[in-house]
Amino acid sequence: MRDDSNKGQKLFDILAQAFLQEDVSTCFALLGDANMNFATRLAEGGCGMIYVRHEHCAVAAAMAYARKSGEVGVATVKCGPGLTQLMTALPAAVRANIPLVVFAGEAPLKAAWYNQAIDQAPFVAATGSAYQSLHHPEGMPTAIRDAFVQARRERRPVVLGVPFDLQNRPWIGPVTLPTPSRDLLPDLPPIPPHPDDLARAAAMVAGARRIVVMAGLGAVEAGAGPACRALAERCDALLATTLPARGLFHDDPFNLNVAGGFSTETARECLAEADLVIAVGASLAHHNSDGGKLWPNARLLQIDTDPVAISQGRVAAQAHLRADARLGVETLVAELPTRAPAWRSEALAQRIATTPADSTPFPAEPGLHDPRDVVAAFEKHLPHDWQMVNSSGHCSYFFAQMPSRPQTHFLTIREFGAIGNGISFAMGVAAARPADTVVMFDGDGSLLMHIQELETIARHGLNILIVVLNDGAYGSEIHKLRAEGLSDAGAVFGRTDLASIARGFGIGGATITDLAALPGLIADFAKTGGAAVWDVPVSDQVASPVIRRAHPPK
Ligand SMILES: Cc1ncc(C[n+]2csc(CCOP(=O)(O)OP(=O)(O)O)c2C)c(N)n1
Ligand SMILES: [Mg+2]
Repeated sequence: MRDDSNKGQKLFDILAQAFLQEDVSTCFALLGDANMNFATRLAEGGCGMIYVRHEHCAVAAAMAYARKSGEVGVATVKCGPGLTQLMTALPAAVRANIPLVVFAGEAPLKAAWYNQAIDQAPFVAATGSAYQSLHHPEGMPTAIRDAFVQARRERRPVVLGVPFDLQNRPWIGPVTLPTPSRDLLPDLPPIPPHPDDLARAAAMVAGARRIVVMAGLGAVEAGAGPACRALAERCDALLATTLPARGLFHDDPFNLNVAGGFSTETARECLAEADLVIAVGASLAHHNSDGGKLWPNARLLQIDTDPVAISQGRVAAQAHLRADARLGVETLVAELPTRAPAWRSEALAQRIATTPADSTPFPAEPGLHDPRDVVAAFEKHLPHDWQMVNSSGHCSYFFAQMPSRPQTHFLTIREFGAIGNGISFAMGVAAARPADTVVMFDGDGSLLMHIQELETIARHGLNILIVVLNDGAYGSEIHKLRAEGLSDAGAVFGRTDLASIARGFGIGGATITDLAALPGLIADFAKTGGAAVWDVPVSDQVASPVIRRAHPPK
């Protein structure tokens, strides 16, 4: 029997209500037939909408939003060509273990022919994301709730395909939404370590002389930073982090900063001396150990809720302690006797503080900056409470060298290795931290890949400063091609006038020819807020140590 209590609502009304019931407060969207009614109702229901100019950027921004807020990131795109635009963003979210729900629409079920129809499930499956095709209207509110549960539990995107002819049908019967996921998700206390694991770990520590405690995002999430510092102090160890967790120990004198391809010269020397690395809440990715080259003499003890032997093709750990990162480290500290400092000396702290990340000289080029000088100037003058986003490319080695920036104010998502994401990640962080200023460091090629999003930034009044190390090229490629003795012509474009482009979008633009102007420019930007692109012309002759090691000149 028909029940009129729903006041003539359509299915898209109910779908929007099901999302709102999941406490979705921000959604990144690009509209089309298959999602615009839903998205409009979502906005009317109080969800903050950021309307982007490319679907990839909706999902990429949702990734950064999820990482920064701890919520499930939400995006919506239309079916067919809207969905196929996501083939780079979805695998990036899968590899970074980021929970997302993407409302994608689907081709109409009853149409005999539809030009944008495509079999969406295999596309999504190929990215490693889950695809849920929702074809039963009455079951959809529960299926949406379940998608949020699945995204959180499996820490990956769930894409919902809802045929848009169904979305526009009247809702029959009363509206009853399911219990929301927040009331169902298990509220589990942190896992304590087993005494046998602890005893083995304590014995390993006792038998080691040069120990490095290395934290990953798992340590950040578990709030294990202070415990890691206490562990390092207790056993005369140095500290390091993975790249995404960089800054967790930013103010510790024995912090080596990033362990990985982006390690400083001093960090590489110390890690080479290590005989034990204690990895806390780190997935032991290939880059983290620079493919196994970073600590050739060390055994690795992994403290994690899900310890592994092999990671990304390498035997990554020899010993394991299964526990919540904070609880595992705190309990281990309590088991250990205090060791007199030997490795942790004044002299070493001095060396860490004063040795440049890379001291290789390169000839100066008139009118162009050495990227290392640019980064040093920003490191010195940028306010510490600005949110920093690091993008990709050859230049990313340089702007990873800003050791005074705390992890709470840092974001990088690099696991799929795609360029072009910095601008979206900055938008996601700006949406998650609306009161903060965001500064995003990028390469010229990467920014140009999705420069249309300057329009989104301007329209939504986002507070984002974009700093571009402009070498007029795909730097990674030119350095590798040159090292191979090949022509770099296919990767050199010349320096686009990015400041003029930014002004064309209605935001600020400056070309920074003199680094002495930086303090004044930063002070002005801090006063006015808003958005700007600062184009910093850099030499294309300064090759990072990452490139020099992987591609030594022939
Ligand atoms: C989507 C995607 N396309 C191409 C590449 C290959 N790639 C890696 S780094 C890079 C150059 C990026 O140039 P830019 O942003 O200017 O930074 P630079 O390397 O010059 O510092 C390219 C093209 C990639 N990683 N991802
Ligand atoms: Mg470049």
